[in-house]
Amino acid sequence: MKRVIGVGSWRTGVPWAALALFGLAMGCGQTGGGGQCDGADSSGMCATIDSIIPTDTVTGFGDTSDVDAFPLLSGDCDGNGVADDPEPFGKHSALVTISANLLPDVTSPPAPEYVEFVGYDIDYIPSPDNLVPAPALTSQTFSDSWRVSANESVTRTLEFVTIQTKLEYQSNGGTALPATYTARYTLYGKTQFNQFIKLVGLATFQIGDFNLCP
Ligand SMILES: [Ca+2]
Ligand SMILES: [Ca+2]
Repeated sequence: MKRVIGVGSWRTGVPWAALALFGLAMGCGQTGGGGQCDGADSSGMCATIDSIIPTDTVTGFGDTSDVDAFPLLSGDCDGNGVADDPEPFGKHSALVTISANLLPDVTSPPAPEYVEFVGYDIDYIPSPDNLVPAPALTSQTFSDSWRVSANESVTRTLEFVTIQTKLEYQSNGGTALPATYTARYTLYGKTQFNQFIKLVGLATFQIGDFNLCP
């Protein structure tokens, strides 16, 4: 007989301790990055951030953790001898992959059929190993809505370092010599049955003056 964990059994009191222990045994049941998950102890669904890949979508340089905060505003960026082309400049994004796997022997229904995310925060933590102390950067909050179905994964393009944050790095004394930060995402969502989901994931990046000329 299949064991079914879902909102029905949750309401009628399937032993919480058993579920929590099961979740811990799976490495689930707590919030965090690095493959940990949330939701397992309340819903039978293990929502996880699988990967965070910084990507320079606006300037077309693809996946990179190098964030350019100092554009060459005029000059000969493409090196053709005619100085009419500034260095490309725009926000840095990240490709964030989230999965929502049901625990073994859990089926949907009665377990939730999806997680709906509603937004996220990003905090920026300067590395203590920077040669020059890096400036504090203001946390950002974004509203965004996307759904991850049970036993599926979704890759979503999220904000990573906006133009506003790049300008803040400049104006607060950030150096052209790249400084290292950790971006900490906190994603907020809820299951189909309104069980709260919070996921935390980390991604390291460098910000300074990178050459984005072709
Ligand atoms: Ca530059
Ligand atoms: Ca040129």
